[in-house]
Amino acid sequence: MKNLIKRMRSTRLGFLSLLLILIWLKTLFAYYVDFKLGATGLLQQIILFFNPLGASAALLSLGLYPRRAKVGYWLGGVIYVLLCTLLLTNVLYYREFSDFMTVGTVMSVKNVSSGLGGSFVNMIIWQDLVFGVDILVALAGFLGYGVWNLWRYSHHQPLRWPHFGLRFDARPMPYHVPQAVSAVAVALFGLNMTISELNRPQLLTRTFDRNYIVKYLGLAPFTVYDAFQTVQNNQVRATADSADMDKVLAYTKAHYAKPSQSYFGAAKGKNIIIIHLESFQQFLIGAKIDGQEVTPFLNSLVKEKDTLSFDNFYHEVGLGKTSDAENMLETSTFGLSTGSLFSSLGTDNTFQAAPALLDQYAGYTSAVFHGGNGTFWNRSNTYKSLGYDYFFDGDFYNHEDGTTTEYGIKDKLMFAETSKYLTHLQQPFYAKIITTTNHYPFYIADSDTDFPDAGTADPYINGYFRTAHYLDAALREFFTYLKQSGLEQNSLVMMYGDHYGISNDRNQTLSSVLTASTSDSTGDTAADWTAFDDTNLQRVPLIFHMPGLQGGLNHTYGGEIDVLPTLLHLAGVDTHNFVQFGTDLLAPKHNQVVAFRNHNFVTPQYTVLGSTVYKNGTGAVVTPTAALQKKLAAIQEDVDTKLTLSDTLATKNLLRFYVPSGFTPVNPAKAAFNRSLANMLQVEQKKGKASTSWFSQNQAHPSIGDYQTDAPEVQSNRDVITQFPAKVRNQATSILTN
Ligand code: GP9
Ligand code: MN
Repeated sequence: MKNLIKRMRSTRLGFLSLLLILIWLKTLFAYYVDFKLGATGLLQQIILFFNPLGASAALLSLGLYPRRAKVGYWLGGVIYVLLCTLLLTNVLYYREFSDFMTVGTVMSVKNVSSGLGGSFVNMIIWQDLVFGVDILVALAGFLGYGVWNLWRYSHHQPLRWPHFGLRFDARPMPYHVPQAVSAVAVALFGLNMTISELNRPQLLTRTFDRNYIVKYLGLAPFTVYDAFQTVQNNQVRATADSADMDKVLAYTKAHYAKPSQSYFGAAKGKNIIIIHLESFQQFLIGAKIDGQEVTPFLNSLVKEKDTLSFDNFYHEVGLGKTSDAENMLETSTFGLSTGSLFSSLGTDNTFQAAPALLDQYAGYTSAVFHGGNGTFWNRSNTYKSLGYDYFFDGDFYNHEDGTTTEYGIKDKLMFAETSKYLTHLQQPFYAKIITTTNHYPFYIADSDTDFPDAGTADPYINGYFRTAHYLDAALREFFTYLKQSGLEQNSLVMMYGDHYGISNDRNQTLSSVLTASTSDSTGDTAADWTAFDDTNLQRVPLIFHMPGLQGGLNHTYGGEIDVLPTLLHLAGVDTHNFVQFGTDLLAPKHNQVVAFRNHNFVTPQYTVLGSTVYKNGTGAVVTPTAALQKKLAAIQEDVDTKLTLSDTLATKNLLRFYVPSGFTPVNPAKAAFNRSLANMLQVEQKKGKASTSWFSQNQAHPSIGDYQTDAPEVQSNRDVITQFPAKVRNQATSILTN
């Protein structure tokens, strides 16, 4: 041991190892004290503990290569200082945004409106000394010796420099030692990558959340990866010219479908409440387990005369899952062929999305509610680009023990707590509520639901029916509140399933429950299950409810890309100038071809998967006649063109070249989401008598006190829904007491 310390103090390799240990310790300090990386389970803890090693060692090993020892020492020192700086700036950034700094956010100042910039230094607190105390001591040492050396120089004495207990080793490195050290470091990093990929497949291709990448791979690799992506994105953007935009415009203009006269403006001036039904498939509606309806509330809602629902509506997501669905619904453009558009382009692309369009053409205030981590799918940045006024993420919800499942607060609590915020939004509002309980691994405790186990061999399928049932019950409670508060009368509620919950490889097991219970299946069993049956199950619900709406069960074929024009037309907003790839589901000339992200498609008659054509209804494979072949080829060509144009629009950021008349491009810097509560209440207070929030108009009623829920957490403590969580309460008190 003594020997080891001696060698560390007296050799170049030892010096660099010392730096490695220091950066490792500092990184671990940041991981456990500053960042919330959410490492769960022993394996993730082990990955987290060791991940700073490989990449830092690989970088510091560069200090071994220079033949001149002095250069090597300096190079190691500079790399070390850079790594510490990267760590500290991220700690500061994270304190403000609960996210890691990206090259995009640093370059585009527009997204860094609050907190950073001039006041960067203000955010330093004493514990941050950890990251720089050694560097400060070294600097002070050199500075002190420098001054002393001036004196020595003038007195013709030899110069002296501080050594901090280390001995400079002037020898060049032995042959191949640098290469060997680098190789070990790179191998260590490779091992780290492999274990991460096993624990969280497609980590880099999908970029769920920057927290994940840092948790698995570390901060420096994340930054390198991010810089690489930014350079790549910018190169693609640089190739754009206005002719590209002309092609897109020519396509969307030619494919525009005029709204139906009876539906256009049917919801004009109404609040729009969007409910994102996580992983919710159409087959759940009407399904029974042990004779019990899985979704009794939705089953009765779709039968009401002012509920309009679709039963041939498909999800069209790719790897970006939830974020792809959100992107299509907010913009009527497709997600990317790989990865998530929100993650890779959401921060700095130009969007003409629902919140901004409804604000500018119809005077809506917009807010989005998600009881989980705000950084997931890069939402906290993308929502700014979409033009949202407010984003209430997990920080705005009470998160006591047991109130969350994997991706956020449990749905019953989510709706109850969201209602308290809704009442303070200026009306008309566009509010999107994202549920999370019905998400893989589909776990819900017996104390939250007594719904029976489906009894298949697959625990996730069994869980799925229980979490879906729980979500249905949460919806019932929320609708009851809407009715009681009177909000129902002036609101259009729209619900959609974002994508499948049960993946294709589980469908054969699922089929036993389906054939027994739902109207949606072709009757195929595990034995004769085909890709057609898989596609059939990609249907998700789309439901509109509003008192006075012309309701019914609509069999029109469509997909997520078609929702925005449908919704805007219901709100009475003309869309013919907008760049949208979908068409209004209610328009007489709506295009009923449903294009999937992998270029497969469904028409009302056929399901075309690659070169195989299936007849809808029976699922039989057909050999097309020449005429049909020609027709399907033309459709395929249109599907390909549409997806390619949408990809070009996104990757080249073409919307920056096109501004629809009457539209002002979104300024993402306007939003400061971590102050959403304060900002919303401030508007209400400033407007005084002119405020249109439900709260201002119904002062006589105690706001949220009446919310009825059987959520066990609320039985013992109603504060969970009536009070703002401690973390943001000061935002309310500072406004209300002013
Ligand atoms: C997380 C939630 C899940 O915030 O939206 O995303 P998904 O895994 O469904 O894409
Ligand atoms: Mn989802």
